[in-house]
Amino acid sequence: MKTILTSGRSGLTGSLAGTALVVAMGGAPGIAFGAGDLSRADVTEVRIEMGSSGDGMYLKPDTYEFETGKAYKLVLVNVDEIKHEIALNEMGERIFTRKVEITDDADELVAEIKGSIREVEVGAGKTVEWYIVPVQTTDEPVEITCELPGHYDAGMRANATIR
Ligand SMILES: [Cu+2]
Repeated sequence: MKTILTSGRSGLTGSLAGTALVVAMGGAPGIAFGAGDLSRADVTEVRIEMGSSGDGMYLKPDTYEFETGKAYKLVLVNVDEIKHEIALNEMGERIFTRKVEITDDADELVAEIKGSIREVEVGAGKTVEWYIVPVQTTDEPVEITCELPGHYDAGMRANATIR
């Protein structure tokens, strides 16, 4: 693996960003991105719907696949009348969070939250966007869950794999 990728200026800061770049390039040795390009890479949108149905609660879809080094926007859509959350659990240790973005009903920015994030709660009928870059593969599918009391047992779990 080339090591020049961690040098130079980057839009990301901190050692984890450096790790992300190294891992990203490890997955695609023939492609020469500059160090700053990761934060502007094409973003793949992944919708995660949270809700209730007649026979319980759900995350929809219930299976997700990600690739290391690719940028994703997780669109957390709560269609329910109660709050829910997305807890990445083990997957949370294998991603770099670029930001969590919250906008109001007019689509105006309310907040951008940056740093290491493992769980995001979403109010009833609201949507939050979570921008991530997976940096490490999972050996097997891991569970994304809603950890609010009773919700996991009601069905709020999904499998995620990072390749
Ligand atoms: Cu829930």
